[in-house]
Amino acid sequence: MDWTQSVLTADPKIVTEQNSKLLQIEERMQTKLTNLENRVKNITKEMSTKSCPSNWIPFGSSCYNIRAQEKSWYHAAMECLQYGAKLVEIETKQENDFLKQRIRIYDEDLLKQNITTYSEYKKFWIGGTDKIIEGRFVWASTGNLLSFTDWDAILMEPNDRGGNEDCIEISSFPTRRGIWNDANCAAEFYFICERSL
Ligand SMILES: [Ca+2]
Ligand SMILES: [Ca+2]
Repeated sequence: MDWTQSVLTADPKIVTEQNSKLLQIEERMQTKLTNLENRVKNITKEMSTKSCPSNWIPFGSSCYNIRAQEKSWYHAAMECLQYGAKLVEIETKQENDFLKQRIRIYDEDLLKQNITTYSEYKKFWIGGTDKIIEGRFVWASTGNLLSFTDWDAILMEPNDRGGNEDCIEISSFPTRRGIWNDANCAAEFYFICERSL
């Protein structure tokens, strides 16, 4: 019996049964597909609603807020805590480069005028300190040793000048932009807070 014959002689009852089984399978698959589509929709919605608070800049898995108020390192750290954040802790070159770019904005006028006086430029506290053990710089929120650093090599930082420099700042000075220096924790600088996304 060839194929044509088998179709022609097929028992209509069996054909109907098979059709209804196929319909059931299709229905089940359709339900599963709809469920899956809804799950994807929900996940996409969740991901897109996860964003930084207003005035915070997103980068990687963190949000940053550059505070244009001069405060000591301690007061800066306290203020960041109030926002559910910490003084920024820089773990990668990418994060460091991003911040170098962002702090530039605060000295745009000086840059336009080609001013080369280092002290004129803004400085920004970040979350590193060696207050507990001299020479052993850690991130304040974890106590972890710095895994990435960008110390000013030319000025041989960190130099603990006057035996009194235990907190890390970065400056927007053109040739030293974003390069790290240990400074006196009591000095009042702008600062950068970081919180997770
Ligand atoms: Ca960080
Ligand atoms: Ca120093």
